[in-house]
Order: sequence, then C-alpha cells, then structure tokens
Amino acid sequence: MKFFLLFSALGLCWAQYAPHTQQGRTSIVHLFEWRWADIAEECERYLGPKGFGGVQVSPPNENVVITNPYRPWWERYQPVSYKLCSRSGNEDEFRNMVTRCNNVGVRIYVDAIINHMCGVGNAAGTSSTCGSYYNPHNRDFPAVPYSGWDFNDGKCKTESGGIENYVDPFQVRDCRLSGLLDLALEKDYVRSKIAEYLNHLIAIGVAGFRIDASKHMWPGDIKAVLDKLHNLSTNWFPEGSRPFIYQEVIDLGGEAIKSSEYVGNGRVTEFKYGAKLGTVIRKWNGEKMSYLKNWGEGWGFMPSDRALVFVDNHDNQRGHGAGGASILTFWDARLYKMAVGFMLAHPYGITRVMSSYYWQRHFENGKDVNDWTGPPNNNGMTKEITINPDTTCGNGWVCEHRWRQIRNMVAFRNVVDGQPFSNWWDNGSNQVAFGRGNRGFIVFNNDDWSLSSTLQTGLPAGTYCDVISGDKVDGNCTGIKIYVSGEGMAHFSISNSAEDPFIAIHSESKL
Ligand SMILES: *[C@@H]1O[C@H](CO)[C@@H](O)[C@H](O)[C@H]1NC(C)=O
Ligand SMILES: *[C@@H]1O[C@H](CO)[C@@H](O)[C@H](O)[C@H]1NC(C)=O
Ligand SMILES: CC(=O)N[C@H]1CO[C@H](CO)[C@@H](O)[C@@H]1O
Repeated sequence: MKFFLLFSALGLCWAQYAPHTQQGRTSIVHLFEWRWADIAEECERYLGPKGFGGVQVSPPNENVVITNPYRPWWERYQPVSYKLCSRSGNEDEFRNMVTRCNNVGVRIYVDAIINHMCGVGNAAGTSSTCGSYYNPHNRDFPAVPYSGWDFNDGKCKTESGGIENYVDPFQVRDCRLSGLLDLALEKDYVRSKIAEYLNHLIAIGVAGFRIDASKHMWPGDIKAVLDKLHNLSTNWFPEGSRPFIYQEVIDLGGEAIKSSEYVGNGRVTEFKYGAKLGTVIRKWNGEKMSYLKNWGEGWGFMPSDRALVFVDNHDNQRGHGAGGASILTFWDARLYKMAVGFMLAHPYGITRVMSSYYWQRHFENGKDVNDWTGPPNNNGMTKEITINPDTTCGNGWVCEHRWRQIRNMVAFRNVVDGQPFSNWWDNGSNQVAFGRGNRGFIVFNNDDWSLSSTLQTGLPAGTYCDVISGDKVDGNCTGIKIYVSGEGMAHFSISNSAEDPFIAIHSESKL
C-alpha cells in the first residue's frame, strides 16, 4: 500500500499534469507580449524572490507581420515558421531567458500554436517577423517546410472551408478557425515537424506548453504529437520528467466538444472558472459569494487535478474567446483583486495570473473596436518594461502580478500548499471566509454593509499582518493587524467601502 502510494505520487510529479515548479512555488504568470530580455530580468529581480512558479510566454515562433490594423496582438497566432524569431526576441534572447529564469527557480511555458499556420487571406511575401517567405494561397511555407498536402483542405466538408457550426465536431476540428490554414495533424510528417519544434524548445529548457486552439484538433492527434516529445532537460529537471501540458479548450457547456475528451493528454483550461467567478463577484444573476462554499467540481468544473484556472486571459480580457461580459479584468481593479484573491486562496486547480498592457478601449455598440491593439511599441518595436520607484510598471504595462494584493496572494498560495479547504463561514450573502488548514485564512465582504464577526481561523495564536492592506516589514505590519486567540478565534471588521474589502493572513505573515 505504502509502496503504491509512493509510486503514484512520483508518477504525478513527473507526468504531464505537473507544472514542474520548484518546491514551494505554485502559480504561473502570463507575461503577455513581454520581450524575452524583460522576462529574464523579471525572473531575477521579482518572480524568483516573490515565489512565482513559472511564466507563460507569448508564442516564440515566426509569425506574419500585419500592418492593417497595425501590429495587432493576434498576429502572433498566425505562424509562418518554427524559427524562434518574434517581436519578443530572437533565439539567443530566448535561450538566455530560459536559462536565467530556470536558474532562479522560475519555469518557462510556451504558448504553442500547432493547430494552424497563418490566415488564408494574407498576401504572399516575406512580411514575417524573420523575413521567411510564405504563400497562403498555395499553402506554401518553405521555412518549415509545409505544402498543400499538409493542410486539411480535402478533409473539411463546409462550403466556405471554415468552421460554420460549432455543434459539428468534424467542422470544429477539420475546418479553418477564423480563416487560419488548418494543419493536417493526422499526417505523421506534420506531427513530426511540430514535435521537432517543441523538442527544440525542450532542449533549451522550457518546462511545458499551453496548446493553443486544442479544441480545434482531435485529441488523438494531439496525443500523437505529445508522444513524440522528449523528456525535460536534465540540466534543471529530474530524469524522466514529462513536459507540462495544458490545452486550451473553451467548454462553457452547450457545445459538442467537451474538456473531458482532452484530460488524457494533460491539463485543460477551465473557462467556466473565470466566467462563473466574475458573475458571482459582480453579483449578477442573483449569485452570491455564499454559493462558493462548494466551488470547484461542485460547480460542474473538471477534476481539480486536471484543471488550469484563471480569472481572465489575453483573449477574454478584451472580449475575445469565451466568458462574455462577466469576465473581470484589471479595468475593474477592485473586484478583480477580490476574484484573484479568491482564486489564489482556494485549492482548486493550477492557477495562472494574468499580466497585461493598457490599450485605448473604445466601445461602439457594446464592442471594443480597439480590441486588436498590440503591446506598447515604437513603430512596431515592443517597448521595454520600466519599473517605477513604487515597484509598479511603466511604459504602458499593467503588471497586475506586481500589485501588492495579487503578489501577496501568490505567496499565500505557496504557504498553504497541500493544506485542506477548512473553516468555511458565510452570512448567507456576500460575506464569506475560509481557511487552509492551520496555515492561512481569508475573509471577504462583498456585501453593501459592513462585516464585523469573530471567526474560527484554524491558525495558532498570535498577531498576524493582513497581506492585502499591507506587508510584514521588519517585524511589524504596514497594514491591518489581526489577533488570533488561543482557540484560533479572531475578530474581523471590513467596511464595504474599504479600498480592498478582504483580509488574508497566513503563517508567514505572523509577527
Ligand atoms: C523519459 O524518461 C523515462 C524514465 O527515465 C524513460 O523510460 C523514457 O524512455 C523517456 N522518454 C523519452 C521520450 O525519452
Ligand atoms: C509597528 O507599527 C505601528 C504603527 O504602524 C507602531 O505604532 C508600532 O510602534 C510599531 N511597532 C514596532 C515594534 O515597531
Ligand atoms: C455578520 C453579518 O454582517 N451578517 C449579515 C449577513 O447578511 C445578512 C443578510 O443576508 C445580514 O442580516 C447579516 O447581518
């Protein structure tokens, strides 16, 4: 029995479901559109010291350069080749980043675009981030190389060649997603070219992959590609470690394709998580935080050990992808911090924090017509991340992961890792609290009146610093202090007009 448990634990550690973060690190941050040089710096000066587990980076391979609209973020989802050459940097810069991040205990996960190449409507030429020639009309991508035989033109049965009906799984997998040339993943040649690209990244030292548009590929085809992948580099990972895999499958229910079809391959993005949490925190549709008592599988989500979760991602923070208007983002900072705080305190799933850039939103008929806007740039050259004296970012970068409330909840999750969900309390409305064993406790007041309650925290007696209103600095709290009695009880009062109407304490914030 003991033997079996040991084996299954090891199996889980090395398998594709584990992010291979360093001991005591639990969360991923998506540094959307950052340059490799800036990520390397951020690993050393911030992510390593603050306990972040890893970084999801934007697609590193060569893509179409689009000038109308001017350099949209989505051009990076239109591959031209698998050369590591993008506006985030070249291969040398990518290698330098991976080495420097791994050396400070921060992993790199690559956003892998393997379902398709660029859009069919792009003109032939060399307007690409590395100057490689491509001809979408002839299906010619000599820098890979791919040709007409490597695409699903014959297999797709719709008139337009594009996906017309999401209820038909054959269309969703075999036809073009938004005009993007659909690779024939049933072909061993195509599988091999993709595996060659991913193995190149593994050799450099990445820890895993977000598989973009997984829903638009057959699970068996994804498996065939994954089966060709090498083990992770033994420069940084134990021998026999498999790459961490999380597949982008948008399943909000009501479609033919289910996330459950993909969990055999690796983890899957749980899109219901952010959509539902946004609805609850906004108090839409009669939702209340007290209903979060059975958050997780109890809400119809996939099993926790198969899920990757997030409040918002690069698509749905700008109205793309899934989730709709309920998705909370940095634009709704007060509610957003509560949602991210809840996610990081709750044991469900592997958590990913979003880190964004600002853009000029402009709504026409309820749609943001600037939702295409690419990262802050000078004539297409992505701007560097500058750091202000107060540790926030400049040059148009939001850096949610540096907000005190979010950064400190990333640390909270590390401190309570492995502890059970415990001591739930609610007032039947939007005042809720819960603990994580004897390591941490969090209280929310999202009602329109004050909270003043004495609650069982499960924590040892002592004085604790609230890590939302401040930090523990030099043996003192810069924010609120919470006094836990010998019986684990503590009094909390949170005004409904507080800047951040929640309080979190943990073992390492104890004085
Ligand atoms: C990965 O490592 C395991 C254990 O060392 C080994 O059995 C397996 O063959 C390796 N896989 C690959 C693809 O190298
Ligand atoms: C802690 O800070 C408070 C004010 O925030 C101050 O009154 C108190 O003297 C400080 N205690 C110590 C031990 O420095
Ligand atoms: C402790 C506390 O503030 N409880 C409130 C929770 O909400 C109910 C209404 O649902 C109030 O009556 C309680 O006073």
